[in-house]
Formats: sequence, structure tokens, C-alpha cells
Amino acid sequence: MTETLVTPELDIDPYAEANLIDPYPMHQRIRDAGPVVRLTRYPRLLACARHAEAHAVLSNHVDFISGAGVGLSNFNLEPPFRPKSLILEADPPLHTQNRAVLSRILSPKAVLQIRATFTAVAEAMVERCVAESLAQGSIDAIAALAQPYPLKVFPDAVGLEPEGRENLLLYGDMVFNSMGPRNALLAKSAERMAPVTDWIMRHCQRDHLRPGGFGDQIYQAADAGEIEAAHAPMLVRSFLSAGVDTTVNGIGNALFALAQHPQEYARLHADPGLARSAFEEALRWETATQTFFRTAARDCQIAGHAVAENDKLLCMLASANRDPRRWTDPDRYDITRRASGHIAMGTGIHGCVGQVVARLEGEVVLAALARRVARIEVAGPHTRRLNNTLRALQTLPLRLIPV
Ligand code: OVM
Repeated sequence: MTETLVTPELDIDPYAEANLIDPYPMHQRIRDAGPVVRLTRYPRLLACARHAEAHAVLSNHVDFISGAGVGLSNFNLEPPFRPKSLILEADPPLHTQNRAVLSRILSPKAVLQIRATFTAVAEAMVERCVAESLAQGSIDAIAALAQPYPLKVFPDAVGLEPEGRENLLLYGDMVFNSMGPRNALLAKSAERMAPVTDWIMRHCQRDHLRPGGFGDQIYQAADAGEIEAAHAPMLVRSFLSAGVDTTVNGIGNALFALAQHPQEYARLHADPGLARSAFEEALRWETATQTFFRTAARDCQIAGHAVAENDKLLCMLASANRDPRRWTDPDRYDITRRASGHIAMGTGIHGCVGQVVARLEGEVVLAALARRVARIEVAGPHTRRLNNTLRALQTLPLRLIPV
């Protein structure tokens, strides 16, 4: 028998409103309590808030599985909120086969084909934002840019019709809330669960997907026998679940970071080639997907602390991305920092399969802004949309001062 360390316990609720509004003091408390901390408000819950351990858990898909859910709930003990995702909430070998197909559809080579379109849409939308800001004095950067941009380019690439796309935001909000406890936030976003889920599942069918788009390419993979035919609509569902709300908030948070740091914006404006690293640093500094969980498949250890089979492991991505053990001056938003190594898009076999598309969206929006806008100013207080998983802005009033 190996000796294990005494695991510290904290009576912190990560889903308390104050922690959702401002998670950073909580992150520090959990990081400083130890590499693994038992959060006693929920059953069998261990938190990894430091970079090293959060990274280690995500990198070990054998001991720390996804098939029992990547939210707080353990699907070995309670039924899932919706039929399990065949990639997010799956383990090898099922995961491997499905991942290979999505990964090819979203590969760097495939994404090269959409770059020109994504750039043109970003430029046109930034142009409209500038005009609106001049006319009205300010814009809401969430309603005018962070939401409509991903809602146009990604579903277009998947091959969805233009009508009804607001369902994608409602569905994303629900899916990411469902990874937390069954609290008031989940109840509120699940009020329209039936019609929104109906819309989503209908639009996962081949006859709703433009031939040649990312969605149709999943059906082509089924035609070729690479995946089971019955899996195709569920894999399209993964595109529709993960592809919009994540990038909406990634872009929204990047605009927030730049608005809060005029000197960093000035550097970006002087060299729009920094757009990609400005977006990367925003992912680190204000991580859109704050948390993901794993489930222990067996009794094991993390950093000398005992983990029991069926314990849930809370990987605190946003906290890891500001861990002073890993980053110099972690609370500083610095667009030329080497931000790679952050885990805003996870890591390991489940690391974001859409990351090439997500980075493309972030890069081209920030580059279009950098070229067209000399300065951005905060034009009023921002408001938050609280979610159990996402760090999300509801409104972000900005003034855009064009070149
Ligand atoms: C899925 C899915 C849903 C939400 C997030 C995600 C970040 C994947 O349905 O596969 O990845």
C-alpha cells in the first residue's frame, strides 16, 4: 500500500453567484489550498485548480474518463441530461473513431478553404460596427459582433439554413449549464428545452444540411463506412453544441480584454499581425469554458492524493490559465506573451477538435478590427450572462474610433 497525502477540504461552491460573477478569488483559494482539493458542497468532488494537475488529469484518459460525463454529474450514478455526445462524453474506442472523422473535417487543410470567406465576413461586420458606433455613439459589442459573427460563419460552414439560428445560442447555454448542478440557471435555460432540442435534432438530419458542408461531410463519412450511419446526426449535434457559444464567448472575452487594456489594443492596431496571439492570450486571460470534469475509472492518485473510483475531477481550466506556478504575472493581459500551453481548449485526446476553426474566427475578427479601428473605448458598464460553465458577457458597450 502506498501512503497518500491528506487532501485539503474547502466548503466553497463554485456555482454560487458571487463565484460565477468573479471566479478569480475562488481560483486562488483552491490553488493555494493544494494540488487536489475536496470541495465538500458536492458529493465525491475533487478540484484541480493548478495548471500542473489540471493538465495531468486531462492528459490521462485511462484513469480519468469522459464517458461518465464531463460535468458535475456522474452518469454511472445518474442519467445524463441528454443522450450522451459520441465524442465529448465518450472514451476509446468509440471516441477514437468519431474523433478521427470530425478531426479530418475540421483539419487545418480543410479550414484553409474557408479562410477567405471568414475574413470577408469579419471585415464587413466590423465595418457595420464602425458605422453604428459613429451614428449612435457606441455599440454593444456582444450583440453587434461577438454573437452575430460566429452565428453566421460557423453554421454557414456546417451548411445550416439561415432561419432559426437563435436556437443554437439557446441550446449552447443549456448544454453548458447542464454541466453544473441542477440549479436555477439550468432550470431557467431549460425552460425551452423541448422546442430548442427539437429544432437542433431536426437540423442534424441530412436533408437540412447543404451538400458539401461540414455537416454533410459527416454523412459522407457514414456512406464510406468510417462511422456508423446512426451516429451521423449525433455527430452533427456535436458541431451544433460546441461550435457557437464557445466562440461567441471567446470573441466577446477577447474584445473585453482589449477594451480593458488600451495599450495592448494600441500594439495590436500598430501590428494587426498580432491578432492571433492577442486572441490566444485572451483565451488564457479570460477563459470562455471555465471548467470540464472527468470521472475516476479506478482508485488512483494525483500528486500523491488518493482518488477513488467514481470520484468526479473538476479541472479548473480558467484557474490553471492564471496559475502563478505556471505563468509570470498571470493576471496581466499581454498580447505578445507566449500563451501557448494554456488549457482553454483542453488538452489530450479530447482537446478541442474545432480549435483550428475557433482560432481562425478569433484571429480574423481581431485583425479586421485592428486594421479599421484606431482605438476602442469602454462606453458604459458591461453586464454578464451567468452560466455554470461559460464565462459570458451579456452586453459590452464600446465606442470604436476608426482610422
Ligand atoms: C458535444 C459537445 C458539447 C459541448 C461542448 C463540447 C467543448 C462538445 O456535444 O459533443 O466540446
